[in-house]
Amino acid sequence: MPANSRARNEALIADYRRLAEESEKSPFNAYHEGTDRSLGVIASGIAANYLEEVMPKDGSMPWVKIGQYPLPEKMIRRLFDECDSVIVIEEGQPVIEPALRGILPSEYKIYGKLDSTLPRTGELTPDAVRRALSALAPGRVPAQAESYAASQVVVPRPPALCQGCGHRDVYAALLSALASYEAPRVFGDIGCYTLGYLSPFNAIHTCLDMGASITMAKGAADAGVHPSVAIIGDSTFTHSGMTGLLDAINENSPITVIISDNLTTGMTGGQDSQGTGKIEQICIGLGADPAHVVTIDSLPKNHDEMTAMLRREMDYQGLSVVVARRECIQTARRKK
Ligand SMILES: Cc1ncc(C[n+]2csc(CCOP(=O)(O)OP(=O)(O)O)c2C)c(N)n1
Ligand code: SF4
Repeated sequence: MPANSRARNEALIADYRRLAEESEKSPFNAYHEGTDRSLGVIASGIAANYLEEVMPKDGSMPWVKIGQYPLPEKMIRRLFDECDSVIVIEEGQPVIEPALRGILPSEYKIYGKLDSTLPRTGELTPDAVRRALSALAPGRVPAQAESYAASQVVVPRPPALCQGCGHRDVYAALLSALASYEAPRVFGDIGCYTLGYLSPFNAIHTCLDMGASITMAKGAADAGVHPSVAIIGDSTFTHSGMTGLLDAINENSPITVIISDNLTTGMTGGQDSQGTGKIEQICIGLGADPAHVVTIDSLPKNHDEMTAMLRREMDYQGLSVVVARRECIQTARRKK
């Protein structure tokens, strides 16, 4: 309510001041003294672990560990005052580094991602931290890590769907069904079945975020694409596919939504799925035409039947849902 929010806003601003004070004495923020003040470091999160891995082991490098926000300004000012130069090491996009500009006078030089002392893109690694420290503190940190011979046992290989996974049979049938169309588009989603993007299937064109398969398929159909196919897992469907489906149902959009139902959340380790046993009822409850909510077991022996079913539903100029069902073999094995 506006009258309350005005009063609460005062309290909120006061809280910010209190949180800033708490941050200075937080056990998650720490000023580590060091004897060699030619280079100081500010590091947060996993970057602090990388720093501890590669920094001199004699405790000579002063550094501030950030684990609680807002930034502990007093600690940071002290580090800059005591050291000749300071590097900020943080994972992902620079957040602390630009924030320091609001804390420190402009003449202070800050090394980090913004001046490319650390790579701006890609994953932050201990090696990247090592290289940056060795460039700023030559002789104190070696540029090269100890190297190990490549394993003869574990060899790199691209990720792939498990052999025997039902998603494989869905993609095999989908590719057969799509073969007769000129410019089909398949909108993927997030889960094990995203691997359908890769060889040998190369079956999906997009993968954006949870639930985007259905909304993107609808958008493409609105723009005239046919067939426009969404492929989504049962868990992602109940996470954020249902709202998009309702929209597509309301407009009877000519899209084919394949729900590849493996009765679990395979990609994140086999947790229970919210819609198990009621996927079809959910679709019909949202308003899908029961004549176009069809189910099939995704088994190799059903390849031809599944292909024909998909083609039939793609040719239907309205919304259809194909539920292809087979339990994830990893989950099934664990249950056994
Ligand atoms: C917003 C969001 N929350 C959670 C996740 C983590 N996550 C990755 S895949 C996935 C669900 C996969 O389950 P399903 O759609 O059933 O596909 P499966 O892996 O079982 O084939 C989840 C929750 C995510 N990627 N995004
Ligand atoms: S974990 Fe399950 S769903 Fe994922 S690829 Fe393997 S069999 Fe398929």
